Amino acid sequence: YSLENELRTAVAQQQFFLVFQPQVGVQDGMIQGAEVLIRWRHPEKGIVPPFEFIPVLESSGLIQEVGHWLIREACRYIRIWQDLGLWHDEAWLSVNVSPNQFYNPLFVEDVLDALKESKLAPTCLELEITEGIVIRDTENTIKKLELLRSHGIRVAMDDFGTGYSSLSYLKRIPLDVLKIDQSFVRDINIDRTDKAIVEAILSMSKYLGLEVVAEGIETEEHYRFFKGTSCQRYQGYLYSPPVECERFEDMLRERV
Ligand code: G
Ligand code: G
Ligand code: G
Ligand code: MN
Ligand code: NA
Repeated sequence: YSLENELRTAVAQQQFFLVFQPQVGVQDGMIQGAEVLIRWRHPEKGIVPPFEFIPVLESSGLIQEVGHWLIREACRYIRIWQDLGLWHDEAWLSVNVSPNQFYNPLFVEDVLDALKESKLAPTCLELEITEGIVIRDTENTIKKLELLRSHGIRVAMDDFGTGYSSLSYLKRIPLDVLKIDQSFVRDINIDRTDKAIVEAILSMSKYLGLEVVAEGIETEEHYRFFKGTSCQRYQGYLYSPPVECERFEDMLRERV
């Protein structure tokens, strides 16, 4: 069996599931939303992490089908949590989008359909794109993002600062959120360069009107650094790793 064949079976037999990592308000400590991350429950190997199979989903084209399912699954959960009274209108799920998924001409329509099927406002979804998407076809990216945002869907730049692109695209790409990559956060309290980079991102974001999410907050020291800044939200093991839906639901219950 090649990995690709195994993934075809995984799609057919629905071996994928979602986990959720809370995004927390830096100032109030409240859950504001969550990032959705995919997992593969392999019948023999157990849980397979995404870096082992996302690239194969991408190269084989299977990402179209899995991406279609994933956005619907995310919307299905929001609908359930709204009906349970655990989810307010301003909360969202943040979904990672890979390049071949984004460049499908039917992508925007597909996302809007998923929202409609679950009777959700477009503000319930945030899409995480990467610099890799932007550089592949900048003009096309801008058009698609403008369309998504005109409907109220929020757009976040994931892993910000790790890609190839220059800062100049920030002026042109329609965005709502920058996610500071965890590689800049890890040593924030000891590495003066990382600290300077993060401070530059924060001050630039203020002028560009972008929200900032800090990723990879693992320690109290990390948290204390961001508490003293304009950073609005954080994600990281300090608050919670990505968790399965039952556990995430418990966290939402504690909040209410
Ligand atoms: O104080 P309490 O444990 O209720 O804080 C709940 C949330 O408030 C935390 O999960 C965090 O998001 C935020 N918070 C406020 N102050 C601190 C702090 O000093 N450390 C951490 N880890 N979180 C804090
Ligand atoms: O969840 P974890 O830290 O193992 O994720 C590792 C990588 O896999 C991250 O870069 C993350 O963006 C990516 N990833 C996780 N879930 C998804 C998904 O649903 N779609 C895409 N395109 N990437 C994902
Ligand atoms: O690349 P992306 O940001 O989409 O992926 C986020 C990944 O980072 C998730 O797969 C998650 O497992 C991982 N992650 C989340 N919080 C932490 C953290 O505090 N520390 C580390 N090392 N990884 C984290
Ligand atoms: Mn992400
Ligand atoms: Na990231």
